[in-house]
Amino acid sequence: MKSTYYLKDLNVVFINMPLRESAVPNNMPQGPLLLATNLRDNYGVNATIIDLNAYRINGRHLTNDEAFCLIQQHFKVHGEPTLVGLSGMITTLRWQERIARTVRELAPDTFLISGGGLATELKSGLFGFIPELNGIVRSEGDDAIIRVAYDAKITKDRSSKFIYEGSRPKDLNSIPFADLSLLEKDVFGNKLLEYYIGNPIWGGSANNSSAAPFTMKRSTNFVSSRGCPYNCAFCYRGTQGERNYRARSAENLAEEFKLHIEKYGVDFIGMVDDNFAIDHKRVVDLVPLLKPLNIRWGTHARLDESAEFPLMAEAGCIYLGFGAESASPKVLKAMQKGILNKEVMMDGIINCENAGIHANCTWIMGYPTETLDDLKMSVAFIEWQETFYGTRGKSADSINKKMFTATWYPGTEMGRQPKVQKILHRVFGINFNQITGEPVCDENLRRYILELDDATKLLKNPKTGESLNYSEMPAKVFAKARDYIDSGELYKILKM
Ligand code: B12
Repeated sequence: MKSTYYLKDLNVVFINMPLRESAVPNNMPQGPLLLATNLRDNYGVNATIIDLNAYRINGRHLTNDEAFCLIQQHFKVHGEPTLVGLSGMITTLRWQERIARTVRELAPDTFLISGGGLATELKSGLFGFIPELNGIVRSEGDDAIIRVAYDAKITKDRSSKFIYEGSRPKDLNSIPFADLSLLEKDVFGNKLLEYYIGNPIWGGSANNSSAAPFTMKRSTNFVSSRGCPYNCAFCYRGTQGERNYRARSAENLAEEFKLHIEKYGVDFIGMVDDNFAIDHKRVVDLVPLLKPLNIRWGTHARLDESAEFPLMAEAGCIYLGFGAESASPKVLKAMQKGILNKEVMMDGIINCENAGIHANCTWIMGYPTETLDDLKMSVAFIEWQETFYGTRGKSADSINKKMFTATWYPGTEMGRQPKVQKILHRVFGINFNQITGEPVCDENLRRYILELDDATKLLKNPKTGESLNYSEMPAKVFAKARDYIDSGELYKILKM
């Protein structure tokens, strides 16, 4: 590999895709921010970010034309890029297709790649949906982006196609903190960073299945670990290194906390890990480091990790997000959740509350094997939670009563189940390679992925109107239950 100076002044632009139009942007795109900061600080690259998710014009995303003008002006101000990296999860295919065409029009010679959830899940199949791409980067891009930048500089033939396998960064503590000032202002002077910081990361106003009895004025987000050792069948861990769990040190985390407090004046920090509480020693080490900072924070954990909660509270943790998913032992088993039953879950909630941490649960309805009685167990659990929180002076809206609909994401264990494959084939015509079990990247799969949005959405074949129902509930019962959830009448399910 040539010296680091070989990339000096290379012009690289990351473009982050819009997400969840119905909610204001409250999670800064850590992926592109980390890659851009590393390229700039360690390789002297002129790295910039266009964050299309940072705009809500009267509640809507940018239009195609507005996005076109923003990218055009960005290229004018920063110069035509040698490398453009699109970033987005599985729900951003529609935008990535559009933006790839826009970039090709504005910078015909640029080396164009895609990274993040979509690229990681579809691999080379994405070339079929986005022929403008030169490369896709799978999984963690911290090291791969360096190789990509070299190839972008040396590869003259722009018709070539590359697949880069992201690797596990040797030491997460050596990766420079994401420099949020890369989002300070866009080329039209819009203050994107301040907009993000002012939008609470969790709580009712975040509109993201998180409910909380507290508010925050200024919040930021980052992850303290990557991967997750558990194997929940519906969850896609490909972008974070699958089950290969690694965590940043307590010292490294405390440094970034200090930076965000001093530089951005935050009163809350959200560590949006898949699972924060795996490493007991790190929790112990965090207490003396974070306690003096007197900062409130929150993260995600499992309901069977209660032992860590009192120490986390002492370190300033006031919010924990739990993927409870279901209170039915049978459905929890089908999900490979590794949590036995509602008694374990109740203990987790009680221990969390006793530690002074607000516990927020998210749920999935319609998962394979679920009957109406199983769904009633989850709803009854939420009702118990409301009663229990009531005894602690918490109002009803501090409990999340939304439910995701069981959704298949390519690459998850769930999609290997014959029943799930059969239903996806019947409703969306999706075909699966019988040897690899992988979906065939054809127009049917593309149409399915274009339907993906918030996981609360009930997916239907746009032509036939037939819904995707993986549960044991008859279609009418399933649809009625979903209606009750969407209309805020959750407890009516108990009388069905
Ligand atoms: C914060 C978050 C959100 C935020 C927004 C995040 C954002 N990007 O703006 C919000 C709350 C909006 C959100 C929404 C949803 N989310 Co979410 N979210 C996350 C979460 C918890 C953290 C993301 C993060 O900061 N990661 C840390 C950074 C460092 O990782 P990264 O972004 O993946 O970047 C790395 C690589 O992907 C890669 N990379 C990323 N971009 C690029 C670009 C290039 C060019 C290259 C080379 C590499 C590269 O390199 C980076 C560094 O290693 C992840 C779980 C996780 N731990 O990642 C889930 C996750 C991404 N979300 C997920 C899902 C399913 C959703 C929802 C559909 C769920 C829902 N409830 O409705 C919605 C989408 C709604 C919609 N309409 O589109 C899944 C995605 C699954 C998938 N198949 O793609 C994840 C993985 C959780 C899970 N394990 O299931 N989410």
